[in-house]
Amino acid sequence: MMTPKAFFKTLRLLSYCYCFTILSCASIAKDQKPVAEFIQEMRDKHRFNENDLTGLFNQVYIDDSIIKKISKPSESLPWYKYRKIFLTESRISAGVKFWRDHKETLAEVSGLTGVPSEVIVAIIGVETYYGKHTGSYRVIDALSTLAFNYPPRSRFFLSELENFLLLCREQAMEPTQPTGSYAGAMGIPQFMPSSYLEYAIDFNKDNVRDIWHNPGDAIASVGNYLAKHGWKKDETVAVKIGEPGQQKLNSFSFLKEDLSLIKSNAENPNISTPLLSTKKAKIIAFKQENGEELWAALNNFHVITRYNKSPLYAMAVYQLSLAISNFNSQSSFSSSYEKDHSYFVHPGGERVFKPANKNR
Ligand SMILES: [Ca+2]
Repeated sequence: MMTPKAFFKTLRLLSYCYCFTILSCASIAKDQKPVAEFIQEMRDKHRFNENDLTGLFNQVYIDDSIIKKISKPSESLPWYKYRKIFLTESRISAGVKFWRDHKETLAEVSGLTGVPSEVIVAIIGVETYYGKHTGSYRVIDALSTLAFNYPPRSRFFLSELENFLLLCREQAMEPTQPTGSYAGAMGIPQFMPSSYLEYAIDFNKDNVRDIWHNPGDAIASVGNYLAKHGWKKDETVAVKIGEPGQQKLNSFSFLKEDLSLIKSNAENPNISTPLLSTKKAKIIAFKQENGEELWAALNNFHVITRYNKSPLYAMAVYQLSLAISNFNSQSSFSSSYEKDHSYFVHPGGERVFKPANKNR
């Protein structure tokens, strides 16, 4: 029997579906009532010209394929499948090339922010394959579709649409020009408009924060984003504490789920990997084909989740960064990050990813 709470949840869901059915018929955004309200708000709040915006939304399209995509993100995959999308040899070697092509910029940004070059490279690698796949949706179509036709997150996307129009005005860009992902993430680092306004950097000092075409601006923007969200220099990201089948998540009852303090190894005999005594960690289980693999996720792991809240995403970035670093430096680790944390490169005595060809 359905509880009253479940009934109202179902009712809400049905009303969302009803909205979708009605709105999905529309193709021009301007014809919708919430669009007119949004235009008025932009006029009152930010002094946009109402006629200009009406003209703009007359060219904006609502795209049903965007709704389908956002309803089925790849983060719903188990870790062992998700990992295979990003930890490929081609993505790793392309990462090494990107690193070498932008070595000076990465070193400078890393010095300024404390974020290791390989982590910045890995984020750009996961987001857009190093700037190759930045998305072909017009940002204005993507944000408008989700703001006006996707009730579960309309508040968030309305705010991003507002920020997008502000950034276009600030950067003197035609709003119909910028392209991005189906969720409106833009350019090489896939920044949402709010992140762009707050964290994008004009690294080459040409007065344009060009995260679409300028790798230096993109690299500096990623470094700045992570630094501003609390990245701690020379600290690692995560430590593997249990192989599949060895321990269950609930055997760590002495740790609370959220950023609990790991006091010492002596008190936590199940944790074999050395953890510094003052570190806070969250224990997270990652689903492998043969069971759960347990990791202690530290502060910098949490910082990566500020880029994308999925733990799978943060783990993919972390492991890709290690693989790129391994591949780049082969047996000698060049950065202090890797020297200081070489044991993290060899969880259980093995590298996270072995280069297939050592002579490469
Ligand atoms: Ca620039």
